[in-house]
Amino acid sequence: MAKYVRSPDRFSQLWLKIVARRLTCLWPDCMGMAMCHSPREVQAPPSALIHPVLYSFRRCPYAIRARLALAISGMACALREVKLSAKPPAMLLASSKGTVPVLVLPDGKVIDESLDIMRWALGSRDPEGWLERDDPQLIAQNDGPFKRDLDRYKYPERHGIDGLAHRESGLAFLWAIDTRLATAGQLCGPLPGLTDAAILPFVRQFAAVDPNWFAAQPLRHLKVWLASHLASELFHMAMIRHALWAPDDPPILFPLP
Ligand SMILES: N[C@@H](CCC(=O)N[C@@H](CS)C(=O)NCC(=O)O)C(=O)O
Repeated sequence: MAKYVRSPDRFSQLWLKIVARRLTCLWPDCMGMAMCHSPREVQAPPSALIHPVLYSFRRCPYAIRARLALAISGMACALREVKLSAKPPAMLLASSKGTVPVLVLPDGKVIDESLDIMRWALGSRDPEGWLERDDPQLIAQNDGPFKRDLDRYKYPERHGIDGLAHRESGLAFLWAIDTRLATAGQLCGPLPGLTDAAILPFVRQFAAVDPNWFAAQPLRHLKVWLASHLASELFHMAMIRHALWAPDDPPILFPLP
């Protein structure tokens, strides 16, 4: 009899375990965001969930400059690679202007201008003193007239204009940079800083439109400067390829710990 009684007990214990497991799997979905932990979220290191989120696009010069500053500062964030033709709703919800980069801080604050992201990262942590080498005027020239020339040189058909005229005026900016670099090797003295990181992704793009033409220009100092930055570990770190982000993905920490 004892044997007979114990047997159904064991059976019902097993059955209860199975039901409990099923409920554990279903509960989070039933109980909304606050209780919801997908298996992937549970796997992620807890620290990744409290980092800022960076919406980024690998080739975008604005996003590159933001990643350079985040990388040198070591301010880790969860990087979300986006496709510009299919921006994720979560990014547009954070910043409706629809440009990258966008940084969403853990307290919900949104920074959606690349220079502001750079200054936020370096203001939080600046181990190489990049903020001491900030030239807002030169950066404004880069972001204004030079970027305009770059766009028109690169995509003359989009603008219905003569691209080569814009290559010429862009070249004037490159010469101004070359002259500055002749003094001490970097844009604000002998050490790289915020100004170098803010401008070099745009110079890189300008050089890449027609590499043979660029190679033929006697921009001696600028070429050394550009080549050394592009070969740096920091730049490589900023240019690591990431798969497109999807909402269920585990966080990708940038810079790598
Ligand atoms: N002023 C912005 C400009 C950012 C920007 O224009 N990013 C481009 C990509 S390089 C973008 O997101 N364009 C929107 C689009 O192509 O849909 C910044 O500094 O962050």
